[in-house]
Amino acid sequence: MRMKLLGSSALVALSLITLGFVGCGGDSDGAAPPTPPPAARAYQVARGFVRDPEGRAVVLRGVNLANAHKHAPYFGPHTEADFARISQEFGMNSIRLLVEWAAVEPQRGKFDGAYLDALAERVTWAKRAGLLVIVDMHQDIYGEGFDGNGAPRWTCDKARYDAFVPAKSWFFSYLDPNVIACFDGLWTSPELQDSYAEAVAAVARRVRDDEVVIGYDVMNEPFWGSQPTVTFEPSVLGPFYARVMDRVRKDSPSAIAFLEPAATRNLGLATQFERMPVEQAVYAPHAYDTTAEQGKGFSAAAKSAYLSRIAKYKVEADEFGTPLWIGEYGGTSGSTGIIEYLDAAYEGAGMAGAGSMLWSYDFDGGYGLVNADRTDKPAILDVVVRPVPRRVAGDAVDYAFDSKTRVFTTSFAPVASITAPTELVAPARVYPSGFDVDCGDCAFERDGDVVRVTRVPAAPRVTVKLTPR
Ligand code: IDC
Repeated sequence: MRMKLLGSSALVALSLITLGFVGCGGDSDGAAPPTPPPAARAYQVARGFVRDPEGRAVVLRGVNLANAHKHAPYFGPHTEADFARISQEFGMNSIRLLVEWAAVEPQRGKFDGAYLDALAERVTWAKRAGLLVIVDMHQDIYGEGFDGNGAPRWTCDKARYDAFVPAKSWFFSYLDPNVIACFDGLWTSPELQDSYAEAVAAVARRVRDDEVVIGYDVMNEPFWGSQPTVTFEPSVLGPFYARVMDRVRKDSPSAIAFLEPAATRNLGLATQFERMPVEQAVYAPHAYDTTAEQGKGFSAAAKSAYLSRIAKYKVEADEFGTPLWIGEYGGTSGSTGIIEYLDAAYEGAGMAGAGSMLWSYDFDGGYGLVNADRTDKPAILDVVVRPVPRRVAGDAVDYAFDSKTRVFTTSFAPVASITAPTELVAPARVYPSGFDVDCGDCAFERDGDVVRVTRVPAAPRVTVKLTPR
């Protein structure tokens, strides 16, 4: 365990948990509807990327929306205009949309139709904004019984909630034996896991739209409870993921599985998965630098360790034969090292050709992209809003941005059978006076912030370069 490298991270404390406790169970009575026909325009995973219906590699660059979804009424103050801003101003193409099990199924077996309708309305906003949606079944500290979020109270024993003593920092609460007991309850109860699967399927039935909701992040930062960390992923988490996705795909056959490693991955431990437990999966770890995240700086050594970690994620994804998608990274605005760290997060994702999602599109003074009074955080926006190759007619995509010269490059191995154009987004915030495009012997069209490369030379690799005017 890389205790030294992790420094003062409070999450390190979680690695101390190794002992077992007993848990609790539950029942489900959700009914399975008839299976819909396969989608005509499904997104799918192929050759290391999520692919659009035209076969282009999609780099999922976006934001988490939002921390404000964690607690009742389970939505923040976001309006449709806020959704539009993500694509139009931030140049992004996707959101990680937070959904809580407690919101879906507040009482055992009873799904909240009003909540699901409101969720579907947000999906419509995303669709109109041109954003793809990954539904994130979020949890922190198991669920609502522990003043966390995720599981509804009925999923574990009230005595556990009553005995819980909250820690000063939220993540330390994972250490509480009552929290561990409730996780063990989920990991050891097929009935409760079926309930979870039915709840995700209820979401899928309400929001399935193969052009927009491309998949499900089955559980945020799965915590192992008292299960041995070396076997938790292959023996417990993997079968759980398979159970949930098998159920979801009865309602939404083309749903992609965005699968996180166990939360041990955040502690620096390599994943114990040898393969992804379901087909059509994306490997979905998080990439926080816990020191910079907490405002304690981001040294050159920290940067190099951080980039190595993302490179290791890419190796893991390649071993699984899956795309890599960084579902969360971020930190508190105004803190020391935050800009350098967020810059490195983009750099690491670019080297890996990965998508990445900022934590988070909230309106607050902390991790939020926008202040509580709705004024912007210009320095944060400057490092988060970047050009991105959002759809690429090829394989092995990478990209990079030099924050000093504002030169952006992306390269890829063109695939002639993909006839739709490669699309780059170059937000006006990055190039207020415009930009020039250089892609050698290629043809391209410009459409505002968007560059469409319509023809590429017959070369093994093509590079497109944007420079500021
Ligand atoms: C944090 C929020 C914070 C909240 C806490 C507990 O920023 O306001 O009190 O959750 O709900 C994660 C989690 C994500 C965290 C985020 C930042 O997935 O829910 O949000 N983070 O701490 N993992 C690592 C960092």
